[in-house]
Amino acid sequence: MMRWIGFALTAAFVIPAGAFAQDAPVSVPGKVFESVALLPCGSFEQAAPTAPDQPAGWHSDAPAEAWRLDRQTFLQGTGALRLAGGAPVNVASDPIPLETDLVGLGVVAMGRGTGGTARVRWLAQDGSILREDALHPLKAPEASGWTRYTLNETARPEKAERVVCVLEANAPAGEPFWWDAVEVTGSCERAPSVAVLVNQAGYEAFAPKRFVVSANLQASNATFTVETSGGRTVFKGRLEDASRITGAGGTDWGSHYHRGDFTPLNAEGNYVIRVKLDDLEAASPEFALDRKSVV
Ligand SMILES: [Ca+2]
Repeated sequence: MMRWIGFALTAAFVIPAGAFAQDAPVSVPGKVFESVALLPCGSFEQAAPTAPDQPAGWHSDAPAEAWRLDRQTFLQGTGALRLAGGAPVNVASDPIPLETDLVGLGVVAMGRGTGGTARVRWLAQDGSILREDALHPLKAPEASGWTRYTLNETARPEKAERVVCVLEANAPAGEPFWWDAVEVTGSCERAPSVAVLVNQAGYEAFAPKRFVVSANLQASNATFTVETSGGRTVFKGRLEDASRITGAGGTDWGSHYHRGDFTPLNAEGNYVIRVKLDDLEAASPEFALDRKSVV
């Protein structure tokens, strides 16, 4: 069965024509794409240990005053990267090692000002550049004054071992450019996984009884049963539609959380919850339902 998850675009995304990578990875039967956040310092919150005006996790050949943490103008958190105008400035992230199951990635960055460009640089083991992929800005700045730049899902070049995020600006003199909320999200090809998370303290017989199912795939049909420890089914239900986790820039992180409810079941005993997401099955650990459990 073919499954595709990863970078489902939300309504907030409007990708300009030409922004789609032509070589996006293709799903493999029996595998799913799991999204993984790759860039730890894309929000420009922390200063470098040895240079309090420079952001941690980034470097540049430009003079220190040309690229610095800005604690006054930022989109999220408490800081942004401020690039001085008047001359080109180029700032690169520390190289990000790529896991072997990573097949592609996407990038979202927020920029403010004139003359900003951004790209990812794929590196071979010896540091040579294999390819660069540019981010594309939306045509009009958002209401906040910040513009969204995106690189839609792009495939990992053969022999790429690391990736670097490059933020640049060639802003007019006296007009700085800011970057913030930079997210690099890898798409890893992994076996489907489903976990059923029950309250480990057990459930009280006459209290609401809810549990969570975490999955790295999107299911169209999600059901569950509650069985006694002897294997007898005593309750059947449907899982609520999955909610998603999204990053500050709108990046889809690829985890799906379903909630289930078996409140009507009141009989004391030891139980197991079995869930079925399409044709994938998983079970919870055994748990107790009684009148003494603390919920
Ligand atoms: Ca920030």
